[in-house]
Amino acid sequence: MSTLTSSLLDIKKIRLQFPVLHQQVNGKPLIYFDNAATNQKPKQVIEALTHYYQHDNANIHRGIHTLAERATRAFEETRLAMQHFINARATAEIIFTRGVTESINLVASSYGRAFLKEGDEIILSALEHHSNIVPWQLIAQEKKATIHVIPVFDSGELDLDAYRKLLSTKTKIVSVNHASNSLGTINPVKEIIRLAHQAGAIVLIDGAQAAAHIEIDVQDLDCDFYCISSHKMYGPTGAGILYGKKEILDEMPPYMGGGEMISDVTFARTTFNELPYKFEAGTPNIADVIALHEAVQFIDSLGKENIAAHESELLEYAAENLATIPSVKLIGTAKEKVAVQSFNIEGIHPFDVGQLLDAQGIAVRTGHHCTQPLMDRFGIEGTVRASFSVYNTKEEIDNLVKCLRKLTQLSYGK
Ligand code: 7TS
Repeated sequence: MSTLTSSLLDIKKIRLQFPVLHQQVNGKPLIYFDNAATNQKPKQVIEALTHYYQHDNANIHRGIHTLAERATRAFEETRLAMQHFINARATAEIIFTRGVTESINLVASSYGRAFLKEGDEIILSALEHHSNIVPWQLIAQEKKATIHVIPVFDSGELDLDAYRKLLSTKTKIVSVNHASNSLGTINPVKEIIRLAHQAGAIVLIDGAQAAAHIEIDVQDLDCDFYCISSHKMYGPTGAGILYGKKEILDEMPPYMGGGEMISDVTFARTTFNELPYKFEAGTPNIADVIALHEAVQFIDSLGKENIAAHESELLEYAAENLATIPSVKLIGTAKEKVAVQSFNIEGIHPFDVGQLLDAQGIAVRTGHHCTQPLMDRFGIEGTVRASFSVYNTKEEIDNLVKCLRKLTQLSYGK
């Protein structure tokens, strides 16, 4: 039986596009299962970076020479590609940032500082990454606002009844992820947004774990903000976007001051540039943004639904096979999931499991995955997390399961 999945994609051919996969680690062929942290980059993305620096390097939006024009055009083409990628209404709604962390900080800082007041409430979920917790804590402290948390069931699914009860006229902001990085849960964000809007609150969706796996339509979702990191969707690190509804972004004060975000400056008074430039102070990450366009084209060329189908098959296969190992406990068993499987092995620290797997060339993430409150909720210090991408195979999962089985047999003699 073939160890590839039954998906429409030619996984062998796809793997050839990823140079990093073809290496030995500790004497074994690399098996890369840390895709939720960052996924690998296809050749086209890597080549776009080199091409930019070899042919087009110039600062953007300010020069009239040919290189500056080329660089500006390529940079703005990525904005257009990202607009289409999430079905935003206009490029003015796409702000380039360094990634999700900066996008959330921008909103918490700018929107929060302008519109939050004492007694207001912010709702987060128990599934959030620290980058969707700490920025809100900082602004809540400053504004004397209160944070409430949607609880999570043992399966990793959010308790929507509890959410309904938390909502009130005091709720000003709801900020949750589209998919959880630790448990893989895909949250019912459309319903979460609808309920928040009924209560008069605005909603930010952290799409870090969704961008490469779930179709995103910000108009259909009707979210007010949506955040994406390029490096989790086959693009370079150091780039990402904040989507915001134009009418809300227009009302928000700038986040950082500097070049590019201004219209006119005197020592007496400064007026600000139009959207999206109002929020893009300074020289941006030009090369990485330009290469992100290639990542979008890579995803589009395969079809996100095909990527998701392949990854779902891998996830199901991994969960089934991991569960056959005595002493393995799966954590995160929601019905709707992206391809992330957390687990623990009784009596062996996740860190030790990670090290032993690395010795076999298998890269997994171990620890709290920047979701300490979630780990506390489950009464654990951390997990071992295997997360799958389009280039992974069932054969690689067989290897993982074989290594873990050996490990538990050595530890328990069973
Ligand atoms: N939100 C979620 C849901 C994430 O998974 C991450 C990164 C972030 C926000 C922050 O994104 P950044 O690009 O700004 O760093 N998650 C992980 C992870 O699971 N392992 O390493 C990084």
